[in-house]
Amino acid sequence: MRLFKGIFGKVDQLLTGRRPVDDELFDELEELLIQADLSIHTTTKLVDSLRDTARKERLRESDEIKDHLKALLVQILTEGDGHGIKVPTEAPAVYLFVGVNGVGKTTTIAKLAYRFKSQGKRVLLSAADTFRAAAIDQLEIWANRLGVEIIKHQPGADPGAVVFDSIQAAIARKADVVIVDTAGRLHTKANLMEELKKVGRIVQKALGRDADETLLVLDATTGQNAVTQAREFMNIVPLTGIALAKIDGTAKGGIVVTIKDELGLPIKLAGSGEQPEDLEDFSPQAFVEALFE
Ligand SMILES: Nc1nc2c(ncn2[C@@H]2O[C@H](COP(=O)(O)OP(=O)(O)O)[C@@H](O)[C@H]2O)c(=O)[nH]1
Ligand SMILES: [Mg+2]
Repeated sequence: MRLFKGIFGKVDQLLTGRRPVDDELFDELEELLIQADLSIHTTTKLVDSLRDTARKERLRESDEIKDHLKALLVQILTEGDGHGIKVPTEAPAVYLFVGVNGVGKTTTIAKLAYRFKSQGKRVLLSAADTFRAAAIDQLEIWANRLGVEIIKHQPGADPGAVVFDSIQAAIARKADVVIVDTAGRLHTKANLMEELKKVGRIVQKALGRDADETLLVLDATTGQNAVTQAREFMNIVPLTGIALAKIDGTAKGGIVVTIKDELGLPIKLAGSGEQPEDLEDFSPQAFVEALFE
């Protein structure tokens, strides 16, 4: 994974070579991890665990700490369910995308559509962000550019109806994948909650099961703010994971670890640019290796 390369460079530097393992080392490590966007909670947990290991295993030199730190990070990131996008046995797969405006929702949807299309799958985009006319237009531009289908209604239309039509059309046309764009903001939070819940119910009704993924898109450059957003959305809809956008725009990477550690949500996708091909499945091992490269 070429992403996040060198972000933990300072951590790597600190732990490379033959510095003695002492309180000063752990203090510096703690400071660097927080600078890399790990929360205080996650940082404390990591550093406490490393101190413990250092004592028990009588580690003397700093680079022995590095391997333990890497292992801990991978452990946090792999705990719980698998990391790839879930593919159901029965088509169409339905993926809901939620998240506040501007985080990269529509772009991530386009990238995923491009990926499925490249795999020879028939993809249908569902323009259920009906709150802003521009949102429908933006999705349509992507649909045309990528050569995939789109189901849209008028601005202001009922998003539930758009989703219902989309799934019905997908079934009728034997499409493989439906990707649903939803509103990031409404007049009130209660409205948004109602709307997203309704969309969930409509998927149930039209598909006969829940959406295969409900992914929250987060902007990696917003640091701890992303964690706050994730907490809010978890209270609105049952999320199955995170799609992290704009990881090309941050010199840090700790937020990934903190989101997984504090919220238990797996990071499934990582976006690294504005082009259709700038999307990867998130791999904990590759991610941690890249941090220290
Ligand atoms: N550098 C970079 N920009 C991105 C990425 N994903 C989205 N963007 C940009 O972020 C802005 C908002 O994206 P958009 O998909 O419209 O966000 P939405 O409001 O959540 O649907 C646009 O200018 C996108 O081109 C990414 O991974 N990297
Ligand atoms: Mg959008």
